[in-house]
Amino acid sequence: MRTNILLTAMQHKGIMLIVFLEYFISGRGEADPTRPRALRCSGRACNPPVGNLATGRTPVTSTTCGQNSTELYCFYPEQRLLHHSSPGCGQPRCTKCNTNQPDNSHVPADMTDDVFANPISWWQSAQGVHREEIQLDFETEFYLTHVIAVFKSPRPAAMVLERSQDYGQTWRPYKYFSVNCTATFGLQDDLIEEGSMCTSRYSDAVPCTRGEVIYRALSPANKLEDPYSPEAQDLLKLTNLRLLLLKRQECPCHGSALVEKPQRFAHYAIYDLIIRGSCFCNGHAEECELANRTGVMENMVPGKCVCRHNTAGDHCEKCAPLFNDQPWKPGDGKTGAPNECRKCRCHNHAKSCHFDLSVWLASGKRSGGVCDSCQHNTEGHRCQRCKPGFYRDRAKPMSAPDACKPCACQPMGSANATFSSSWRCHPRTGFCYCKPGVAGPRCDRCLVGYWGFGEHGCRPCDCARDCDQRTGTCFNGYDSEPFFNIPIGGRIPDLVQTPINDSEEEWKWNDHEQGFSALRHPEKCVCKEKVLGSVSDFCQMKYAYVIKARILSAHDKGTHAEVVVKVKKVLKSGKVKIARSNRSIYPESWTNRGCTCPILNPGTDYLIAGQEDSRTGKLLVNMNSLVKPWKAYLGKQVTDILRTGCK
Ligand SMILES: [Ca+2]
Repeated sequence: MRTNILLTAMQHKGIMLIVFLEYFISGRGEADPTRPRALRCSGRACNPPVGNLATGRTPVTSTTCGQNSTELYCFYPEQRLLHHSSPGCGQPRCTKCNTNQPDNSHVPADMTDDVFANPISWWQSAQGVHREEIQLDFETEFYLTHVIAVFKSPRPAAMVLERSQDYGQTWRPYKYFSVNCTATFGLQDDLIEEGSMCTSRYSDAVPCTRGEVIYRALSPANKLEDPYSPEAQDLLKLTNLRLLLLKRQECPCHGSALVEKPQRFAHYAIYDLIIRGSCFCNGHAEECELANRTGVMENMVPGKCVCRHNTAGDHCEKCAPLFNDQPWKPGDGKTGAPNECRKCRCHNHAKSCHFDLSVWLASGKRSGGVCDSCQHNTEGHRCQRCKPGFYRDRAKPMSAPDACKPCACQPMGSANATFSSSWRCHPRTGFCYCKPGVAGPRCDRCLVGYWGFGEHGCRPCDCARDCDQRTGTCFNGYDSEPFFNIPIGGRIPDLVQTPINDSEEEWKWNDHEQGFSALRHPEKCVCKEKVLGSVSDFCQMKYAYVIKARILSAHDKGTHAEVVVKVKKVLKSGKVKIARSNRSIYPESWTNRGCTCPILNPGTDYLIAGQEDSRTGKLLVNMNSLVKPWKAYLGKQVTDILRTGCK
């Protein structure tokens, strides 16, 4: 019988209201019943279901009936009171309460138990109190849709519903309730002024039992287009809720049948406190789970969002660690836009990234992610290059964990003046940066024509060609010295043929070491060149050949360089026959920058005086060669020297 009455009452107001409001908060976009639940977040803003936030959470009250000892109290049975037309309230009933006796206890948890399973359980205050507080603390932030309190006692003549968004430190009112708003709170009654903070709708003493108090967070007066907007959050988000019951009132029939002491009726009692709402997920989740709670209760609304759209946090209030390429945004409840978080490109070398406003603005608001703690010896906003001291293994994709190999540089032969940090090598080739006169990918030996490997690099040989690398003694003949056709510095990277990987467009050398070849960019090479000094200096070099030649082209051959020239004049030749035709000459010396020395610019005529390798028939060019842009007077000068001077 009582269940039926309750259901009738609930259906009358509460349930209709619940259906209406939950439809509203769920967003119009979810009205599509054919859309499977699991797909609701796919490509659109979504939200978790609404439930009773009070379920499984116990309110705290100032007092409870029979807390310290048994109390006697009286009340009017409710059946008669439902019929407003029937006169009188009937005979009061009196009984006792004691929190230690299960049958007579009316503790705060009785307000939030199952409305349908326990329709007549209630909390009751101590006798005689006027001011009473009922507070419900949540372990995290929730979104409120509405509050329903079903009183057993007459409703208070004055009451305030408040919420806190900072775990109880500060409170703000949702609504004031009073039989006389202006007299009690100095506020206009919303029956007169729509949208006012105060209402007289729920403060009548009648009905003397099962009177409801209802608060709707989203009333027509404060309609919100986007439930995740800052305005909506300010209104709907809460961590604590409390009801301040400020003024008790008697059932008006009380005086007519006074047979008991009035104070036995002087208490507050509430059957049900229903707090509808959902966990708060910024439009990025459709499910929630329990956060930091052990006592799992059925039907309890959990507070931790199961985030989608690459978001994270209890409320999906931030992007997941590796998804901070754009600023975080809530889902848009109005347009349905999911506003997903975008993944940072970290080439598999970082577990997280952060959003950087300056990077974002510099990219024209396209990408602002900066990878955190690049692993695998990488660095850069996207972990897109090797750290100093490492070089890129071209055989591996940049995303490989071993894409960056440590530089293997000979410490004595390597230059560190330009790099303050550790020993470094060319980030693309692994070639080390050598001290003057030093060569080899690892800077572990002297250039051809240099000797005395040590702290200051190598010194030039004081002879026409090469000398003993340890003693500096000049080599006289060529028999003991095979042609050294492995270029000093090893293979020069052919950058034109190097495929440019999209993920590496940010390769930058902070030291301007552009990995160029002097064959293509001679202007970037610095070579110490021979000058045409005195006649005896020239003669002492015992050049095997002297020619005028135009440089036609230059080629990286991988293991060596070859320069094709057109011989225009032969001023002197040795054992190797030189005709006035096209032929190759072979630069022997390569700097650590990949430059050939001396510099030979294609298209230019040069006077070239150098040594030959009579066994292989190669004309050699090295640091001891005389290479000068051709001038007529220079040709004449050298011809004269050759004719008369060198005897
Ligand atoms: Ca109850």
